[in-house]
Amino acid sequence: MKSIKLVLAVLFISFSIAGIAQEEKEKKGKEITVMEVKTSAQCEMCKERIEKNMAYEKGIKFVELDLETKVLTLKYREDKTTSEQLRKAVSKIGYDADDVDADPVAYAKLPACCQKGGHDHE
Ligand SMILES: [Cu+2]
Repeated sequence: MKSIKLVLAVLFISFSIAGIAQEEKEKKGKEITVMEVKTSAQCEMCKERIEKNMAYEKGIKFVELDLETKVLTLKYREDKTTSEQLRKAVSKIGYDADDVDADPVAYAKLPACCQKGGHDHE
């Protein structure tokens, strides 16, 4: 009887250790990376448009655009997407993303106030 208890205890402990190891492996694969992208956002509408669209991008965990600095902060899963893909996604919405220029077709569809220089009077 004692030996059965011992076997069970050993089994339980080894399962726990395996579980912890598995958890750590998963955590490693899901590492979150933070990146900042300089965009050409002009106003509150731009902020909403970019945040909404980027939130649907694959691998994205967090999106926030600071209108003062036009810097978009993204948190994403490295195993799901890349910084290049995310800059391209911003460009497809119609905005510059660092050195990636806005997609001309998407840019042309933006309301006039959201196009570059739309707020020059400020
Ligand atoms: Cu705008």
